[in-house]
Amino acid sequence: MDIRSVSQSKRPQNLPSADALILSQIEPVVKEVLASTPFIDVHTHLFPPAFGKLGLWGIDELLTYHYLEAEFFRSSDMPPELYWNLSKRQQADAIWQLLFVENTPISEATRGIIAVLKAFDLPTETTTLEEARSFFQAQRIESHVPTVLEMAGISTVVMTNDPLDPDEQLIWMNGVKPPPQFASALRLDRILRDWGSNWQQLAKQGYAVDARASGKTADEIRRFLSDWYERMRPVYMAVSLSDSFQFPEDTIQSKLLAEAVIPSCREFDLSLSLMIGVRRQVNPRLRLAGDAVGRADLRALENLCRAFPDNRFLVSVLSRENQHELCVYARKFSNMMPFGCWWFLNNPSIVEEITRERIEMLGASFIPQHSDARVLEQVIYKWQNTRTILARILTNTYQLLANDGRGIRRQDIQRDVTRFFRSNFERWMHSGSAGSSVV
Ligand code: FIX
Ligand code: ZN
Repeated sequence: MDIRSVSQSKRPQNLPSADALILSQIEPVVKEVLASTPFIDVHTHLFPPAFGKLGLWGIDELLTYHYLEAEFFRSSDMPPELYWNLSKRQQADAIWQLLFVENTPISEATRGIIAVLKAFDLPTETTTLEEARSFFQAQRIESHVPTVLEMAGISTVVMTNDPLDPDEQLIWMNGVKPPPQFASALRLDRILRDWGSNWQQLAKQGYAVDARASGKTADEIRRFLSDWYERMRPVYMAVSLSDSFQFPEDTIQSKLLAEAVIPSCREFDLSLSLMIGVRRQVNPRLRLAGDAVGRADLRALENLCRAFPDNRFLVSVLSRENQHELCVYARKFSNMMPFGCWWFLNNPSIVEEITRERIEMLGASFIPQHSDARVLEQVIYKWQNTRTILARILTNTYQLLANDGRGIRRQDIQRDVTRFFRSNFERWMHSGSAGSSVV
């Protein structure tokens, strides 16, 4: 008997609904829905053309990505100091020669380069980069950006905007208006992680702050944040925190978080993104490639979520050992949204492990991934990998559900994918009032 022909009312209770997919249909539909749904990339270091040299793109930037520099320094006899004296082009040539010619590009980051070259039909087994260089040199960035975002299946990227970065500050002060595909995020590492070296910058701009963050400092920082909110219209505020992060604590960081940043987030109805667990510059000779990871004490996060129930926290933790705790805390605090498999976790085997655990513990109530792209074309392979991994995990999850006795329909899959890669973030951005939005 073909069960789909039986009308709904006469169908025995446990028969799947008429438009339920049969098991073999689930995978192709999952893949089609993932491919056709434009994602929001909630954390990147990308910039639109209006930000000039801050926006990195092209083969030399792709090859000198700090992930690849770290791998280069492992296998090369060249001391870092010598590498930093090379031109960008010479650095890219050295990395290509060592990691792609003299060795097989099997790491996640080297495979990424191959995937990007293939996406543009450029040679992947060549000893020189001339063809790739002339291809990228021929691109006009104004049209290249939308092309690349389309290739990656991304409608919007959220930038990382540092109001105390001298180059970027100037661009904002000159009244830049990023295009709708580029949403901004107010990054506060210099204030919250290194007040000692940065308070004078605020003082020079006329904010009555001091080295000990005493007196009117907290109020003045709120004024600073208000000025930058008007200027940038960020979709969230953000900070990265070390593995030794504690809250509450008798520190300037803890004080400014509680008395300035968190109240300002409430004032502007913004989430605060906390990226916890980075050990900055454990090997300064490697510059950006010199950062590492440490397991954090997530009770600091527990205390924040409990102490500030009216604030929303977007949280990514860098240590693999912190992932399970983060899932458990997300089950305890509805004002906390886990997002992404950050940095050293952004490797297919680990992304799979973390994402399966999150689905089992949180259903669709988390944001599976962000690219953290620093170079434009990286979004192509980083999202290609994510879609491949999610296709495998979701297909298996829905097949398990069907075997448990509940049919899965195409609209269910579309609802979940939209939630994972769009509406969870959109909902987290602004609980109510109009403000900046994402396309
Ligand atoms: O703090 C961050 O936003 C990190 O993502 C970066 O500092 C890091 O260098 C990076 O690019 C990770 O992918
Ligand atoms: Zn980042």
